[in-house]
Amino acid sequence: MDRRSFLRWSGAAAGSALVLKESAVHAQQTPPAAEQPRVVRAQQNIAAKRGVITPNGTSLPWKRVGNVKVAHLVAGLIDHEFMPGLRADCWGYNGRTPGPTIEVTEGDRCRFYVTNRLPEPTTMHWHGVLLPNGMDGVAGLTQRRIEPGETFKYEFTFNRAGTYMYHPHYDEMTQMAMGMVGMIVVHPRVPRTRVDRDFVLMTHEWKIKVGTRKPDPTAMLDFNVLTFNSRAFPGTEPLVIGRNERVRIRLGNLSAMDHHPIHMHGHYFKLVATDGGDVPESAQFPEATVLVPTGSTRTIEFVADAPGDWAMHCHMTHHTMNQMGHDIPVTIGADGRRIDKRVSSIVPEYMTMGHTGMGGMSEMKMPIPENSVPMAGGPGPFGMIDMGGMFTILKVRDNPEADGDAWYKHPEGTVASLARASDLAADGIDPDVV
Ligand SMILES: [Cu+2]
Repeated sequence: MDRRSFLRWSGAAAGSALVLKESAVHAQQTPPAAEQPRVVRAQQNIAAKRGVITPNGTSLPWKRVGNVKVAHLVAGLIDHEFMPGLRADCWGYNGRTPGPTIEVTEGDRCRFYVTNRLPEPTTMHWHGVLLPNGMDGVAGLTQRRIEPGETFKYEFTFNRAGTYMYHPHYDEMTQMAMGMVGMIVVHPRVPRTRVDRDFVLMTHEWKIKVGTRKPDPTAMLDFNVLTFNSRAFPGTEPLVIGRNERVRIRLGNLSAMDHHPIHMHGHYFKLVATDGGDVPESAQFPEATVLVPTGSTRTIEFVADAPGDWAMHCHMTHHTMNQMGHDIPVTIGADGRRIDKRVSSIVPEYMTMGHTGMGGMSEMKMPIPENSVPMAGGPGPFGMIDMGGMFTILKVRDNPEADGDAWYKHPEGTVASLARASDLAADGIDPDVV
């Protein structure tokens, strides 16, 4: 790096710190959500009923100038935590990935200033929003690139309610892989369906080689960090919901290569909208899994009538794992003892892994490289939850504000348990006979 580009880099870093500080002041006087006690946050969710809840995230602050809403997005370098133990140098907007959720109302005239603090050009594309061609943000096609240090101005009217996304349309592969993604929610002027909680979740996939702290934008297949709102379980903030509340979840996907079948336990839901508009009621049908294709949004609604801690996760099993390698030999069923003995003469700590399956890896206390996370998730009320990645929990409670922090307390006799000999005998089951 020559002196000139070093100065530009360090200048960019100082500049984005300044802008961040400013936007934090604009956003709210209270500390960011992640630092507040859970209960307070849950109360805020109730208070913010008219707006959306972005778990592990926030909404973009506005100011009004005449009849126009004005906001500022700064593309820049960030130090992002995916979960405790894993941080990486990412790119994002206003100091976060995904960028703050843009929340507006149908008919709003908006002016966005987009400042580029990246080391390369960028643009801003408003994915799914119908707007004048010259505001579409495709580098070379509808505008010139925003060079490092420049600020561009976009102005248009959001004419249609719905769920959309924003992302760059220059060096797309790199910039989205580094975290430059965000959600847009356009509320209808006259609410159509009342919901008690309205959540926003952006799905994403990353490749971060173990022991490094840079996402690898060249990855095509072996993604090893899968996220909701750029957090991997157990780093995902749960969705705290009151029993019998009507819930909307707006899912988005700007992953490089994969769609995500998002599966919800304990409830059925209906797909009520895509980024192409509302699904007519006559065309909605009940589902337990919704496929969110890359480059799409899917909005689902349901009534949370079942109390409990319910898993919600991508059903691609490699997407509910944290960092793992994919180019390893199959050892399931192999007897590792002989090879362990031979290799341990050279590498004393060597142990063949995976010969009884891989579930146990969540409990192994093996030393791991710095800034890396083991394949599996986090502690649960009944032992380790061996899913990580694109996994979160719906906490449905009678009293969500008081009980949203704790694990669900199951009524007596409603938890699967070890069968007693007397149970087996009474029902005529011999465990040794199929
Ligand atoms: Cu997935």
